[in-house]
Amino acid sequence: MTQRYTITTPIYYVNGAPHLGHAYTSVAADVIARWHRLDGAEVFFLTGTDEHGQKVEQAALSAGVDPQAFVDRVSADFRDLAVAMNVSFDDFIRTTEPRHLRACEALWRRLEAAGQIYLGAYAGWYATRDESFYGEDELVLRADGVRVAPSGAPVEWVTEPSYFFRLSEWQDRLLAHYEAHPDFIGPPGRRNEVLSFVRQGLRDLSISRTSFRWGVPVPGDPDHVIYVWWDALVNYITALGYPDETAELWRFWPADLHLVGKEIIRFHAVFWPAFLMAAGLPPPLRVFANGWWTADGEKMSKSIGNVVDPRALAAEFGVDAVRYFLLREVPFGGDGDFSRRALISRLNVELANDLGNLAQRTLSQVARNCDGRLPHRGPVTEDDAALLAQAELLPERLRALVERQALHEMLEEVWRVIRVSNGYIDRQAPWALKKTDPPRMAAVLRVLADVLRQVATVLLPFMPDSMGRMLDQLGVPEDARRLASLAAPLPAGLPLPPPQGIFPRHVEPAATSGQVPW
Ligand code: ME8
Repeated sequence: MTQRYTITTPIYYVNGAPHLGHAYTSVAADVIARWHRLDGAEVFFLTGTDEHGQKVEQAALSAGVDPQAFVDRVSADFRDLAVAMNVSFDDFIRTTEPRHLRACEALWRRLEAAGQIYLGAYAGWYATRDESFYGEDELVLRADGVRVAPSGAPVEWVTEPSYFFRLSEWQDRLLAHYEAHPDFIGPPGRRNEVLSFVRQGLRDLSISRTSFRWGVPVPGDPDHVIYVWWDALVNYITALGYPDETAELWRFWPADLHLVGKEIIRFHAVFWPAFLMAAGLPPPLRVFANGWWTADGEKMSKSIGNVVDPRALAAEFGVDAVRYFLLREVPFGGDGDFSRRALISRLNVELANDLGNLAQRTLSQVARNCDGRLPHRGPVTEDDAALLAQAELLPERLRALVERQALHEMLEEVWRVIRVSNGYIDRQAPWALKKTDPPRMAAVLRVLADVLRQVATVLLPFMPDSMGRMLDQLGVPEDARRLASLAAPLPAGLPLPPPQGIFPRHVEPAATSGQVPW
């Protein structure tokens, strides 16, 4: 039976232009989606934009544009980012679409019918920048004596009638769920954070506002709009056809993985499963939080002027180098710091040198000395067998790592094999065998070609374009670019196209002065 796999990114706020942080979560989700496709699963990969709320309304206002025109424009820019980063989403949802209004309305009514929503009055601290409410005890004192949200965002005291969700009733069932499903939240540090938050006790959640208009109207009470986070979370089931549970796509629920940034873990691992359980729907299977990127040690911000534009990087270094860097530089789940210097170093050392040269050396010798045809496997020596065994283990090892979103470890495993291969080619010196033992030379090149095929196949999810080109050069047909095809050897004698370098080294224009901008 074909496995199904459902993965989502957060839907991004359209109050500003997309930056490297947004590209990061989307690229990581893309790698996981592509891995599962490579492994034969039927995948549904969802991303999109979160278009309601006061923050978006204010951004439109200050841009002097009607909110719908504003969100249309910024949403298109996020979509363009996903396409530019080669993110293979199956659907791009926008929360201003009619299908989403329908899903929100249906879920709201279902919760209301279940007695989970009531009308009350809200009085508390609201931070528009975070679109979040904070308790008195959560506020922190800024150096200038002003009390602000834990994120540093300004807060305002808000009193208004509001609908509430009975979150307080769900504490025990949430804790029981975390207990019964130890893998529900990752990485472990985030799981502990969520557990202690829920153990402290949950208050009912205010889920409507009356102070602004840009949102989904509360069914039956249009003076209220639905709290943007409630509306946003529903996107995950809207896209699968909710409320039509006979829809073709509904079989993709529950999601296998919601990938999110660490600052929004609470919404996904506490509120969202509570809404779903209260509606009698199954919660997602796992929520994993990635860490935060800073730029040269500082939080990326427009005012500092250090916002990194992923599309500019992709244009300069190639999209695959940027994808590789993002996932290799930082253990996935931890925080990282972006620097151009680090990106160039990984590109030149690991991509151009370790992997690119290995492929180029192997394939150019096949082209020159084997008549451009894939050689036969010769009698396998101990050295050959050791290398081949490591390469053949890659799919299994990586499969175990992707289950815990250890994307950096996946790359480390592959590079271990690449480094062993570089040692092998130096030791075996096929260029010298050319004169002394041509059949052995051919056998060595065949071992290397087979190892490169394994490597390029398991790296396809990370660098789809460049690894696709490498597989072209290795003569691997399109329909054999799957993990399941790796067991079948390519036929000896297969004519290979002339080899071409895949990762050109990057030389800084400023290199003459020894200056790197940052
Ligand atoms: O929170 N480093 O949207 P958002 C790493 N609309 N990841 C980063 C990042 C950085 N510096 N900056 C952003 C929202 N991200 C809500 C989500 S979901 C139902 C609603 C990534 O536009 C990270 O995944 O603020 C983070 O959670 C997300 O972008 C926040 O995007």
